[in-house]
Amino acid sequence: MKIAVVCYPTYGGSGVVATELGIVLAKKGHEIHFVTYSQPVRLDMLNENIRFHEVEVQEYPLFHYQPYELALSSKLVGVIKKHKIDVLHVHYAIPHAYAGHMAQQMLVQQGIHIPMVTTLHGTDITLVGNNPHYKPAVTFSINQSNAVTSVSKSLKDDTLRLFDIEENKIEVVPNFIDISKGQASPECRRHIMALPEEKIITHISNFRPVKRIEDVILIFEKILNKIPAKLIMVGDGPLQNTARMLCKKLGIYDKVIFMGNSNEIDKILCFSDLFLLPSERESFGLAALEAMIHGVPVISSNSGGIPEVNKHGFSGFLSEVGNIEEMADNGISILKSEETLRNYKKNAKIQATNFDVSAIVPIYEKIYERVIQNIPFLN
Ligand code: GMT
Repeated sequence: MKIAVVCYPTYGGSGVVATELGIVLAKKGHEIHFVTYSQPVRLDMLNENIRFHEVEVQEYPLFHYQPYELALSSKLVGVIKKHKIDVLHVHYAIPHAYAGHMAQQMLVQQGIHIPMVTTLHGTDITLVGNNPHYKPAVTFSINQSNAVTSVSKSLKDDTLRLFDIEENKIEVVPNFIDISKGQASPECRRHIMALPEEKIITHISNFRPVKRIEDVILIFEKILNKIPAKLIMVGDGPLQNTARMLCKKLGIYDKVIFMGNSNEIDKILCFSDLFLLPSERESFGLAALEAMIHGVPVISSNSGGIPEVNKHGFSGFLSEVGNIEEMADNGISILKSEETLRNYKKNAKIQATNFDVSAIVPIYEKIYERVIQNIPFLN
């Protein structure tokens, strides 16, 4: 199949999922065309089955806001026609589903019918999409999509609760992981990060308020009172500075390593002992799954889709949002003995294998085939 993929090219989970899916589909022989404003960060392999088409937005002083949706839908029309695309897959509803629908409409005028699959990722529904300024357009473009997938059951429920959408329109297709990433590698150099007696605790996110970055630091501080440890903070975003200031205030700045955005997530996770994800909201928690495949147990909140990924008492522990005491105690209970830690590490890996890429990608292929053949949705 020839598939056009629209996504955010940044470090966010939706862009990562879109890119990894595109790469796997390309390896399976499909022709993948990424259409976005810059080359996706995890797309380091352009090959004969992968193309990248840059959406350029013309700056013009009259515009207070540059019209990205217009540029994207126009680019889509060009790419779909030139490369005879079979199906369009847009990740993150805003504004991609809207722009995709406009491209579909323009193409119909030219006798071309291109089906569109929309994948909902989380904040496009729970935070941004639900804003009254966007809601009518988001509802419209979800309803107009030929197929809609959500990355967790929880996100499907949220979408049906918040938007006026037909129930059987949304299919849950969980995010996935390449389980070969969890294999031991000689590049796993723990000693560059911590002393032999220190445990390594990791957090990866975009440092937005929804991630509760301050909770990450406070949980770490409580663990540090009992167990020698280092905290590795990976990612960048608006609360980066707040996090640094809090570490200084608590006197633990020398125990925390701020790495910024990284393309070496696997090299960091391979030597981590615990992953913290105390988010206010999380439709899935891809970062937790990436940690688990490296055998890193997860201390998380129980919000949104996280319980579908992290199994309480098995791959880690879940707590109510904001219950930092309990999260710290759970972390200590995992880290305090080598044997307990070994068990949780083993379990985290086992749980992650439930999301093996080889089981999930065929589900997307079937959806593409179905919409291409214009078979109505069957539950
Ligand atoms: O977590 C973010 O803020 C980034 C956001 C995105 O769209 O890039 O992540 C969302 O999609 C990920 C991939 O499906 C999910 O794993 C994240 O849980 C989800 N984030 C939220 O729901 C807050």
